[in-house]
This record gives sequence, C-alpha cells and structure tokens, in this order.
Amino acid sequence: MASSRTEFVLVAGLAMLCSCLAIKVEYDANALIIDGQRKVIISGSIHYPRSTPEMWPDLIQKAKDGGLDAIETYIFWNVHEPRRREYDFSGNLDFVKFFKLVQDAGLYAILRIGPYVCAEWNYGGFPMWLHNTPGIQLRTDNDIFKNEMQVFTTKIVNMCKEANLFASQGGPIILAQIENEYGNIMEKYGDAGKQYIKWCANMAVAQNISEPWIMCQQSDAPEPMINTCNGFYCDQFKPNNPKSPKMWTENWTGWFKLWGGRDPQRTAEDLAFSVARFFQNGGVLNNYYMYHGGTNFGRTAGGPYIATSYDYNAPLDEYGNLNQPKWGHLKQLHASIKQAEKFLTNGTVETKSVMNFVDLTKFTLNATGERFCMLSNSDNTGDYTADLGEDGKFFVPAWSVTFLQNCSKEVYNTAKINTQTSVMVTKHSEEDAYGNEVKPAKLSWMWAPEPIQDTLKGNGRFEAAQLLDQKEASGDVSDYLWYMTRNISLKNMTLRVSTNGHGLHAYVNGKLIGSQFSRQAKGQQMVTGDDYSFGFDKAVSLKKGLNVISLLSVTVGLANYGAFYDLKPTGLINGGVLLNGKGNNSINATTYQWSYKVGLNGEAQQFHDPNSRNANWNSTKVPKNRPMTWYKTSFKTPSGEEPVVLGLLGMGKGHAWMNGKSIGRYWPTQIAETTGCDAHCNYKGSYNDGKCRTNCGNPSQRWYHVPRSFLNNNTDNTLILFEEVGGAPWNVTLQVVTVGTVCANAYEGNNLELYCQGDRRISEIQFASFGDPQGTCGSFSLGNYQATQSVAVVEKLCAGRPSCLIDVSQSTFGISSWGNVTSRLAVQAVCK
Ligand SMILES: *[C@@H]1O[C@H](CO)[C@@H](O)[C@H](O)[C@H]1NC(C)=O
Ligand SMILES: *[C@@H]1O[C@H](CO)[C@@H](O)[C@H](O)[C@H]1NC(C)=O
Ligand SMILES: *[C@@H]1O[C@H](CO)[C@@H](O)[C@H](O)[C@H]1NC(C)=O
Ligand SMILES: *[C@@H]1O[C@H](CO)[C@@H](O)[C@H](O)[C@H]1NC(C)=O
Ligand SMILES: *[C@@H]1O[C@H](CO)[C@@H](O)[C@H](O)[C@H]1NC(C)=O
Ligand SMILES: *[C@@H]1O[C@H](CO)[C@@H](O)[C@H](O)[C@H]1NC(C)=O
Ligand SMILES: *[C@@H]1O[C@H](CO)[C@@H](O)[C@H](O)[C@H]1NC(C)=O
Ligand SMILES: *[C@@H]1O[C@H](CO)[C@@H](O)[C@H](O)[C@H]1NC(C)=O
Ligand SMILES: *[C@@H]1O[C@H](CO)[C@@H](O)[C@H](O)[C@H]1NC(C)=O
Ligand SMILES: *[C@@H]1O[C@H](CO)[C@@H](O)[C@H](O)[C@H]1NC(C)=O
Ligand SMILES: *[C@@H]1O[C@H](CO)[C@@H](O)[C@H](O)[C@H]1NC(C)=O
Ligand SMILES: CC(=O)N[C@H]1CO[C@H](CO)[C@@H](O)[C@@H]1O
Repeated sequence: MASSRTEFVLVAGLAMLCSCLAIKVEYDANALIIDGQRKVIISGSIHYPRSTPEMWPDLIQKAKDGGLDAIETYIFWNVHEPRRREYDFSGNLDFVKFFKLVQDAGLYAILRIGPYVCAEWNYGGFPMWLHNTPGIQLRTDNDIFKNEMQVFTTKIVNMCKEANLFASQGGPIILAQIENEYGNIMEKYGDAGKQYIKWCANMAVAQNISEPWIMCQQSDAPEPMINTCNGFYCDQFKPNNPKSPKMWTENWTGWFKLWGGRDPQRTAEDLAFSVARFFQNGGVLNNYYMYHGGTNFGRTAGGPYIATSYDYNAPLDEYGNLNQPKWGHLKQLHASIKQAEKFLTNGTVETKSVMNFVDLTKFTLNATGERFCMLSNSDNTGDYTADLGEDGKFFVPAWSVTFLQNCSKEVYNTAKINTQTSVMVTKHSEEDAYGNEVKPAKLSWMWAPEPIQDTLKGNGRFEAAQLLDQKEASGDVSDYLWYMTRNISLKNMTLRVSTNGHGLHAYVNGKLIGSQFSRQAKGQQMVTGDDYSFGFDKAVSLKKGLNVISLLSVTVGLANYGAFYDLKPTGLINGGVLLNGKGNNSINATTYQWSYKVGLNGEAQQFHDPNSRNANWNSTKVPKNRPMTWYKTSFKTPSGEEPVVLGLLGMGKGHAWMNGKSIGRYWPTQIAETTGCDAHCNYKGSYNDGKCRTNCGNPSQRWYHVPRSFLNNNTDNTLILFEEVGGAPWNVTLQVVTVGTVCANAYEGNNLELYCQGDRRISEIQFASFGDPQGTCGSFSLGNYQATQSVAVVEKLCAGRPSCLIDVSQSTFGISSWGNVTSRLAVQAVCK
C-alpha cells in the first residue's frame, strides 16, 4: 500500500538536500502523474491558523499515519495583511514553516490562495481595509480589487518560490487554487463575473508556477484551470474538460457549529462510503474538508454566529486527538485505495449493475489481466448478497462499498468498522495513587470594571449625523462599536432600535436598560438564512434637560458566504433609532448627531495582557452577573501532555485570554436547540448537516481549547476574561481531554487495536463478547451465541496495558467448531 508513498519520501528527502530536484506534476483524466507515476491522491485540510506551530508536526504526522498523501490549506489574507502593505507571517501565521513541515513528513501540499476563502472565517478572509477602499467592489471585474488581489496572490506565490515550495522546485506543492466556489454565485455578478473569472485564470497562469491550477465549483473554468467539486458527495461530478482529472476539493467530513447550534456528526461509515463511491466512479483526488478543523482563536470566526470550536467532527478532533472510529476506519479505506491505485489510474474500467442498487466496477490491467473490483450498494435500507459467479457471493450491507482484491477477496467494506470507538471525556489532570481524579483548589478571582464612563456620558471620538455601518466605522478592529447621542426631551418614551445585528446593549443616562442578541430576539430560534437583524424595544424614563443614549453594538463574526456577502450591512446602519411617545409624539433620532467610539477602553488599554498595569484589579467583592466586567485568575498548568480545555459554565458571553494569548470568544449561555437530535444515528442514506446531530439542550460550547504552548511550564498562568453580559466565574475549571472509554465491534478476520491515551491504561473490561453481540457502545448485550472465554481472553490480552492487539478469530477465543460463520467481537473497556 505504502510503496508509492515510500518512494516519494525518498524523493522529498533528497529534495531537502538539493532543492534543484524538480518534481513534475502532470495529469490526465484518470490520474495525477507525479514524476511519471500515475497516482490517486488522498488529501486533507488542516488550516495552519486554527492550531499552533507546536501542534503542527503532530497533526501532520497523524495525517500521514492516517494514510494521507497531501495536506491542503487556504491562505488567510485578513490575518496576513491586517493593514494595507503591513504583513504578518509570524507564529501560527507562518505558512511557509507549515508547508516545510508537510514536506519534512514526506507529504504533498495543496495551496489554496483564494484569496476569498469562505471557510467560516471572518469576512471570508478579506481584510476590512479592502472593503473600505474607495471605489472597490470585491470579487468582480473591478480594477482596484483585481489589483489588490494580484498584489497579494503574487506575494504569496513569491514567498513560496523563495522557499522552494513548489514541486517544480523540489517542494511539496503539487496544486494551487485561485478564487473559490465562485461558480455558486457568479450569475449574480452578470457579465462582470464572467470577465472576472477569466481574469483570475490569466492572472494565475501568469504567476509562472509549473503546477496545475484548480478552481472549485467552477463549471466553466477557463483552460488550463481544472474545475473541481465541493460537497458531501461528488461521485456524479464531471469536470468541464474531459481531459481533466476528477477532483473533490472539499469533502465535508462533518459540519461547523454555530452558537446555539447542535453538534453536527457525520458517521465514519457514510464518509467512507462517499469516498469509495467517488473513486469507484473515476475520482482521482479526494480532499477531506476538514481533516483537522481546530479552533477559531481571537476574532477569526466567521459568521455570523460561528462558534469558537471548529472541530468539524473531523478525523482529528479540535485538540488533535484521533477521532475514533473515523480516523482509523478511513486509514483502512486509504490503504485499500492505495492497493487499488494502479488499477484506478491505468486499468480498463467496466461498470455493470448486478442487481437493483448494486453496481460492480471492474478494473483490469491490460498487460497482465490482473483485476480489482468495487461493489457498491447504494440502497438506503436493503442489505444484499451479490452473486459474482466464479468470483463468489458477497454480502453487501445497505449504503456501502466493498473492495475486492482480484475481484474475489473482500479487503474492505465501508460499513464494517473494525476500529475502536474512543469516548472522549474531560477530567481534572491530578490523580491520587489509585488513578482517581482529584479536584484542584478553587481558583481565586480578581475583577475590574470595564471603564465606560466616557461613553455613558456620550463622549466619542468622531461624529456623524447618521447611523454608520459598523464594519466601516470600526474597521473591524473590535467586536464593539458605541453609537451615542444626546438630546433634550421632556417625556418618557419607548426606545426602539432597529439593528442588522448581531447584539445590542442599550444605556440611557448611564444606566443599562436592556441587551439583546439576534437569536434571543427571534425567540431562541436559530437564525435561518442570513438575516440577523432585529428590533429592540424598551420603555425608558427620561429626565428634563439633557438625556444621553449610548448604544453598544456587537458583532459575533462577520458574514463569509454568498453573493455580495461583503456588502451585508452590520450594526445600526439602515436601521433606525426612534423614541415613541404617547399619541403622535415621536422623535426619529436616526439623523441626529451621533458620536462614535470604536472598541472598549479595556481593549485599548490591553487589560487582557497580564503585564499591563492599566486595569485596577480588585479582589474584594468579586461581582456576579455584572455586565462589562473583566475577571482575572491564576493557576498551575495541568500536569501531563493531554490537551487542556477551559470549562466556562457560569460565564455569560465574552472573550478569554491565557497568558495574554486569545483563545477566542466564549458564549456558554447559548443553549443548543432542544429538539432535532438523533440518539440512534443511522449512517444509511444521504447525509446532510441536519442529520445525526447531538448535544440538544446543552450549552453549544462549554469547553474552550487552551493549547499547551500557551501555558507556562514553571510559573503560574494568568487567565483573563472579558465578560460582556454578566456571569459568575466560580465554576470556571481547567481540565484535560482524554479517552474515557474504548469500544469496538470488529469483524472476524481483522486485527483489532485498543488503546488509551497518554499514560492511561485499560483498567476494566466492562463487556466482551465474541459471537453475535448486539447493541452499540454504551449498550452492548449478548447475542444468540458467544465464546464463553470472551471476557477472560480480552482481559488477559488488554487489562492493565496502555494498548493491545487482538486477532479477532475463532482460534483466539478457543473455538474450533463454528466453521465458516462470521462472528464479531464487541468490547467495552475503561481507560484510567
Ligand atoms: C512570467 O513569465 C513571463 C514570461 O517569462 C514574464 O513576462 C512575467 O513577468 C512572469 N511573471 C511573474 C509573476 O513572474
Ligand atoms: C486496454 O484494452 C482495452 C480493450 O481491450 C482498450 O480499449 C484500451 O485502450 C486498452 N488500454 C490501454 C491503456 O492500452
Ligand atoms: C498502463 O497500461 C499500459 C497498457 O496496459 C501499459 O503499457 C503501461 O505500462 C501502464 N502504465 C503504468 C504507469 O503502469
Ligand atoms: C483470482 O480470482 C480467480 C477467479 O475467482 C481465481 O481463480 C484466482 O485463483 C485468483 N487469484 C489469486 C491470486 O487469488
Ligand atoms: C418618567 O417616569 C418616571 C417614573 O416612571 C418619573 O419619575 C419621571 O418624572 C418621568 N419623566 C418625565 C420627564 O416625565
Ligand atoms: C427615520 O429617519 C430615517 C432617516 O431620515 C428614515 O429613513 C426613516 O424612515 C425614519 N423612520 C421613521 C419611522 O419615520
Ligand atoms: C436634538 O433633537 C432635535 C429635534 O428634537 C434635532 O433637531 C437636533 O438636531 C437634535 N440635536 C442633536 C445634537 O442631535
Ligand atoms: C474594590 O471593590 C470594592 C467593592 O466594589 C470597592 O469598595 C473598593 O473600593 C475597590 N477597591 C479598589 C482598590 O478599587
Ligand atoms: C456552580 O456549580 C454548582 C454545582 O453544579 C451549582 O450548584 C452552582 O449553581 C454553580 N454556580 C454558578 C455560579 O454557576
Ligand atoms: C512546556 O513544555 C511542553 C513540553 O512538555 C512544550 O511543548 C511547551 O511548548 C512548553 N511551554 C512553554 C511555554 O515553554
Ligand atoms: C459455509 O460452508 C457451507 C458448506 O461448506 C456452504 O454451503 C456455505 O455457503 C458457507 N457459508 C458461508 C457464509 O460462507
Ligand atoms: C458552498 C459552500 O457552502 N461551501 C462551503 C462548503 O464547505 C465549507 C463549509 O464548512 C466551506 O468552507 C465551503 O467553502
């Protein structure tokens, strides 16, 4: 299986010594041809800014161990060029280092420059200064935009060239992408859109890289661009040029999570089925979107309302742990695909229907007559036995693909999982001598109020006789923009504010009179579509003389998808502020003189920085449920190597920093919808992001990743929270994420590996049965028959060990008389 990859490791190894060793990338309809070798490529997305440089080597190695040939990433313009011509490629923005690590691991890379990225990334990756450039129109035939796009694209390409990252220079990059999913929205841009996409193609080609360029979801991609497919299934996709290879640039391994949304889950069986069908139908390159999703640190989450966790239910979880059984089941799939590689890329293909829903695709090598088959059952419900004559009879469960070596021996079936399921848990890291967790001492807290006196008095930094767009007024340097006005009134009235979202805190004469967010305003329903606007109504008592209205508008990630998404109004623009009195007595304050202030004083004064002396930290009477409050505490780093998470139950909404580094927005009070979860997720049938959801009725995100590299090894750590709506920090807790329980339900004839994480061991076999066990992890039960030695055998092989390997066979369990019946081994064990 690994032979072709091993060769590449050698080539890349030499390339490191001598970057003159060019690797030639060509293609035809059936293969990517890399240095003359016909290949199918299995790739996975890992976005470098969604993890840390310290995590990269491990993530890349796990991707390689999982059978990937390539790593794909976007380039994120807004974080690299936050101000025009001021660039940042430091820390986790060092994409050159990321690609070098990919190369060191012996993997290929796919460079998606975009520069529009979508990706649930703030504003689709466009810097806000771009939007605020006079005369610009984004993603269309506009000279100002095209010039900026070309400058940035050229800069990235040149950085890659200087670092010898292209395959033609001996580097890892075999493909590059320009624009992204423009085909989905192009119609709305009319002729200018068509001109623009032609320009994109020419501009890319003029970059003079030797590798092929691709365009995702672009059915009219101009030559020599290769158009590719994104989606949950791409088996029916055909590139517009028959000579182009069929490539699946985004195969969604799961889905993203929204604040207040349920957890999306895509089963390993269905994901494997979709990939197998893709290769059965002539696929050449499959990229998992995402292979590791990671974390939206800082204010990078797109939106509106994209959560801080970008776990994506990917094969590697947010923290970099193996998401089992998905990772292992796909690893076995990849091994089978590699076994079939020479057949897929150079075989004569023949597909025929064996029976309803069941298709047999036979690949034959002309030279030797060797064969390889894929047998698929695309029925949602029916399991069938396919009679392939001399080659045998094969049981194909519903919604699955079987790989048949020599068309006669089953080597893999997408619905038969022979990998352990890991049930992840959070725990306190400290343990007593018996391995029981020990709760650490309570954290002690200090607090400081957000200084808001200036804004409550209506004092801003600039003025306008209108309500401005929040993006434009703030340049998106903060989630917060104050809109303030002062006027004379004699009457008590109702304040009505119409906003485009995503949140509003209203103060009148220095007093908070109410707060609202888009989702609450819609009765806790998830916002469907992209209308996050709402109206805020509240009776206010005004006094004689001067009254001050201070409105704090809050964004929660800017839109990242759709035609003209960049122009979506944000904040109070196009809304209005009215004061309705009795009778016809109304004041329309929309065109009053408004005073503005961008961001919070605590942000400007770096309260989040533990070394800043600007905040007046106070340890007496630490308040709860006080909006606009900063909290601070310190603690020791949890011992061990396991990923660390911060539990923020009790807090409201805000932003968290560990030792001055942002771990993102938090919002544990956003509760996931209470209905629509699937306790018994059925992998059969087409997946969509509404299927197999979990976590109904719980906080949509309770745990927040704290990368270990953010923590000090020898000194205490400082955690600082900005709490916007009011919360209580007493239950804030730091824990580690680990494998709590391992389960398996493996078929006879396989080697089953069970393992715990870190230095934990398999401590208790809760269930073991070799026979026809029933149920699933957490609810296994005995079937009609089993080997009586089941528990004893598993205990002997596994108990007390960090991992164990079980040859799932009749002989392992002391059976000699069952003949050719196929049995399974179900196991459930605790890690401690
Ligand atoms: C690409 O090559 C052409 C012809 O050699 C040259 O005119 C052009 O400047 C090159 N473009 C870049 C971006 O290097
Ligand atoms: C293999 O044989 C088939 C039919 O005999 C023929 O159509 C095809 O062109 C051959 N393929 C190659 C690569 O020679
Ligand atoms: C592809 O198949 C043809 C005809 O069967 C054979 O001559 C050729 O060597 C094969 N190419 C590779 C790279 O295996
Ligand atoms: C391949 O399959 C054929 C037909 O089922 C069988 O006769 C032959 O022995 C198989 N070859 C190998 C190497 O398994
Ligand atoms: C507004 O109402 C409050 C009590 O609700 C009252 O104290 C106040 O005098 C009223 N103001 C005016 C201007 O009528
Ligand atoms: C308030 O004034 C604005 C700006 O003149 C106008 O667009 C809006 O329609 C007015 N609202 C009402 C309710 O009169
Ligand atoms: C105060 O309100 C009056 C109308 O009631 C308006 O004409 C005036 O412009 C407002 N003043 C300011 C500073 O906005
Ligand atoms: C700390 O907070 C308490 C309670 O709000 C207050 O009385 C005290 O003055 C504050 N101390 C400092 C140093 O700000
Ligand atoms: C903290 O957790 C305890 C135990 O679950 C609970 O009773 C208490 O209400 C929580 N406190 C806060 C401030 O959330
Ligand atoms: C602490 O040690 C771990 C290895 O145990 C290392 O990965 C991490 O980078 C260190 N953190 C700092 C801040 O030095
Ligand atoms: C088991 O063996 C018997 C007799 O050898 C055969 O008739 C039957 O089809 C076999 N069953 C399976 C599932 O292979
Ligand atoms: C069309 C579309 O929504 N594209 C998106 C598909 O997948 C991920 C969503 O997770 C986006 O990043 C794509 O661009």
